[in-house]
Amino acid sequence: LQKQTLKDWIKGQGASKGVSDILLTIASSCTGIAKIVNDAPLDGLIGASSQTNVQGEVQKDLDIITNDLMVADLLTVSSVSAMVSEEIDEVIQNSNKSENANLAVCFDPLDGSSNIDNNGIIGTIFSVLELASNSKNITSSDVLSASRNQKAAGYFIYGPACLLMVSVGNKVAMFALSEKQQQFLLVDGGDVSIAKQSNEFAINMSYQRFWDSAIAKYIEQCLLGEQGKRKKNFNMRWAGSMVADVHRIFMHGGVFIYPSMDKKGSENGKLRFLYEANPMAMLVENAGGMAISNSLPIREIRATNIHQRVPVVLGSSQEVEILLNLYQNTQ
Ligand code: AHM
Ligand code: MG
Repeated sequence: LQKQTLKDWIKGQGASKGVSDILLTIASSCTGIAKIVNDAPLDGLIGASSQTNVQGEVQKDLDIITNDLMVADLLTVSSVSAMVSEEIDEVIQNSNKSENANLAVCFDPLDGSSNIDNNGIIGTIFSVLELASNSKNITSSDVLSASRNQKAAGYFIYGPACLLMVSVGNKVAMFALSEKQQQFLLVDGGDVSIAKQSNEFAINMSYQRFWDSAIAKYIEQCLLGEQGKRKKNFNMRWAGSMVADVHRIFMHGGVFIYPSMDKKGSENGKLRFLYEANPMAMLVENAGGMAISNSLPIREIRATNIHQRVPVVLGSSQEVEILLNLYQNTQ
């Protein structure tokens, strides 16, 4: 049976031409990134630090190379008005945009980069926002105030298979990169949902002493297992790569937690709102899960900085619900 291509799926979802052009361009960039990641050990692109080439120039790290590739590709898309990348301080303007271009693309070109050296799972996360303004120069506040107007979101995962999880509104669909066809093909009907119940959590346990009291209470109950109030045993996973940990939740259920911490520089956790938390929240909600930041839905956050960090709790709705109650009652 012929598998549906990403292009045909997007068409069927009723996405605008502008959004569709962006998604297909990102998919093509990430097909390139999958190859770059695959060849990285032989190309000398892994290792503890940047190396210098024969001319004495500092060679680009994998996250800079992948960033440059995505930026260059998206600059050719006329519906892209501006971009925000984890690797670039300022909003990136697109001088090739059409007069009525009103879409901003926010992305983390290579998330989980501490996994590069150990051949662990890494990924690309993206979000497409509809701006209220189509002015020539898009400001940080233009992008930030569009954060609730997400038109599409997704992530690519560079693991044993290269997968894409994407949503342009209602459904979440999973695609796999076909090596032979060099394009993304739909896996399993295209309606991914997250199990409502689960008995698995993902958190970096080494920060336990810095957690807020809601998280501390929740994990304490999970660890008590059958002996505790929850009356069931829990499993734990932490890949140190958001795409890997969140993808596991899409497949098996669970809850992913990167909380605020009582630690200098980690008061709002680690994950960035525009290109990590917000797109993941859209995907998780569209798959029937929940995504909160303390007691607020992530997608309702009004961030003030394009690289703002926010606490993140997302995954199976019954577990996130328990955490939401803890936040409402303990802080
Ligand atoms: P990065 O954007 O610098 O790669 O950081 C984000 C990553 C996430 O993928 C992952 O969930 C988290 O950092 C892990 O952080 P920690 O090493 O503190 O457990
Ligand atoms: Mg990141």
